Amino acid sequence: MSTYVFGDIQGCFDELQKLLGECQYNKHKDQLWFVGDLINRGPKNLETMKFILELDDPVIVLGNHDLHFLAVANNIHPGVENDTIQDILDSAERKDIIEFLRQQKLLHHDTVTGYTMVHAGIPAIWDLQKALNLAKEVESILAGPHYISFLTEMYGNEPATWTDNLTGNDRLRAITNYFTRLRYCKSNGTMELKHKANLQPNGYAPWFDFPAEDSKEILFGHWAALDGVTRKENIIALDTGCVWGRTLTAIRLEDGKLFSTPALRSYQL
Ligand SMILES: [Mn+2]
Repeated sequence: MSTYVFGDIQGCFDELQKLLGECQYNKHKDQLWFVGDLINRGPKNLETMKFILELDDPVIVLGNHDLHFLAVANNIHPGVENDTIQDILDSAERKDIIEFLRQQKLLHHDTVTGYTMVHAGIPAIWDLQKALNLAKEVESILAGPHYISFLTEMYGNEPATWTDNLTGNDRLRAITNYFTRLRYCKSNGTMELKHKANLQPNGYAPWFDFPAEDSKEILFGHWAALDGVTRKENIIALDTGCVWGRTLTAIRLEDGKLFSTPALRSYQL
């Protein structure tokens, strides 16, 4: 049995299938993990989700685009111009896909391999147990009866700094932003959520540059501009910008072998 962890798919279904072939993925034996942003901005979102829904026991952490889909699908957010999720919204599977995504996690830790998987990052101010507890707070809201009010209050960049006494939607928004949108922060955990490119904002550094309270082996996506480079052996960046016309990447956890396949074209300008 092998475990393959895939970077951001974002609806790049054809590249996903091609990469599975290159990994010699065996659906009867192997397990698939996904770092989130399964959908949006790319071309074949419905096909991607139908494939994932049929997997036996995939391990998924949600990305900002997956949460955005939930907000749009529940008429909480009108959507933005370059969203490409209409194929799912118009489909018979819409409800199944919403319910499936609501059951997924923000953070996954596997005690057998020791790997931890998150979409964007984990601030160094949280050790693993604390991060798992905080993720659970959002995961239970998302899977529970009050998830619409959470999605309504989810958008926004504040509070930018974590403190243990945050409560209510501010607390849930901060946790969600750390796990699904973090790129640059300060040593005290203050996030900078406006910068997108690889220009480092003054006074901030990549989240993985700060020494954590414990050593974690972390798999993450979200940050295509890194192109897989963190210069840290235990921090594995898997978003290599397939939707931007670069490559789709996966890692086999058992031996650390990387697999990648070029995008068929660029889906975003
Ligand atoms: Mn993302």
